[in-house]
Amino acid sequence: MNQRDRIDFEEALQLYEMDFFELGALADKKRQELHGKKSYFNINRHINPTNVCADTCKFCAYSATRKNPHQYTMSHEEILKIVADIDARGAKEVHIVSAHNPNVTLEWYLGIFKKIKTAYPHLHVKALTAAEVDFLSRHHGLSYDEVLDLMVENGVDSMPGGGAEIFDEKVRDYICKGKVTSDQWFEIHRKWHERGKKSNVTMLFGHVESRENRIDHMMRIRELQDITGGFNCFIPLVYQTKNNYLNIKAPITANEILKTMAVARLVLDNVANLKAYWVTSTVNLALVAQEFGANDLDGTIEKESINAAAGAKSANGVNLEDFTALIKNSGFIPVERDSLYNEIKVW
Ligand code: V47
Repeated sequence: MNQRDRIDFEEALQLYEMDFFELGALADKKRQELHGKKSYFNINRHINPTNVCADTCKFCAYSATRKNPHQYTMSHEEILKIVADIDARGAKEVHIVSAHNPNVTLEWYLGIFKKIKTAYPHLHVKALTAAEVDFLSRHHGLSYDEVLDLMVENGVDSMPGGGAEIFDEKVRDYICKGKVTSDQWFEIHRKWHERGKKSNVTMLFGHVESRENRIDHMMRIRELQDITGGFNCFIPLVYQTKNNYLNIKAPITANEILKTMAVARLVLDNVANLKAYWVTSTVNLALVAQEFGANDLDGTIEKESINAAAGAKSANGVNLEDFTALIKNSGFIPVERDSLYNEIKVW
């Protein structure tokens, strides 16, 4: 898109005031220009190897040091058993996100990736959020460059988009004081992109943030993407209200979620893919979001613990046949992709 046609901050805010369906149609037009009626997904498995966390984010129900008293840390053998199982059933990606565990070694973190990559070189390892990279750097006295180089050496292929939350410093201070700052989050992703690697970027919304904060978040992403082009996908994560310290009484409405998806599709003109993460939006709303700019539905997931702990219905993933049938029945074309958005199969 021509720089002059770019939506600026005020225009982005105005988009929220548009007629709901007209806004949806505008985002859908953009989506169709980019992807037609294709909706991407991959066959993946989320693994959350430990919930022991040194940080105290108010929105988190997963961390064992807060409301969840049930601590766990998986052994490499346990993790490899899961990977053997999903590999046998055709998974292409393993998505590994942990809490910030001060009781295990750096080798425990890195060994997970090394062992998976050695035994299953064809599997894409998407692992370590920028928040984990920052934690490992602080806890083990390493620079970001050193941690990122170790990730490459040990077989991490791409980085997930977690830990972004909301970049506005005032909101960030309120919801997750003490963890990776916004500037640090971007520094880590910039350095990762400079290594020729791709990553995703999330936004946690539907809690105390304003529409202005969401747009500011998107604008900051657009700025780095102009420089590196390294973001594959933007993922707005709908805040789940259960078992955490934010105490939000009125969850965000479906209307506001869909508007935010549409605004994101229009503002992020340089990020190709917009993910409706069904885990936090529900499958039903993710299907509707396909008409509000979303072209990616993540994947079958199989198991997920972080959002499930806060009330999402994602503990057991979705069945592949049901998933593809739902995409088809909602008027879209289910296209299985790899982790870098190369098409594998039209279902
Ligand atoms: O950063 C924590 C979020 C994220 C809650 O890159 C919550 O493809 C909602 O990074 N309600 C981790 N969200 C998950 C993540 C992710 C997920 C899906 C796809 C990708 C990708 C990355 O989970 C955290 C945090 O923002 N989270 N608690 C909650 N109560």
